[in-house]
Amino acid sequence: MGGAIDGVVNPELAVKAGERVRIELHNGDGVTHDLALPGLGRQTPLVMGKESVTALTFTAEASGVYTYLCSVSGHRQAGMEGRLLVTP
Ligand SMILES: [Cu+2]
Repeated sequence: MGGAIDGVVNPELAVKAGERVRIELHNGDGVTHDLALPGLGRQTPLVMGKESVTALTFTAEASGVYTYLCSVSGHRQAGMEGRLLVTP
């Protein structure tokens, strides 16, 4: 929030391999969501309630293109997914 991707829907996130990464999910609509990175084996607990926040913190070890998504039933299909680019 407050940066270049503030307000962007499903922003493409870019980090460098080996960097420590923290991705925050701010619940803006009060509906239950989460944030999952299946390619990296990461998933937050459900975030419930408007203005609630959850986060994933990890080290991006291997470069590649990973998908992040909301794993709540139907949400990915409704468009809640984007890409995380890990560059060398
Ligand atoms: Cu969701």
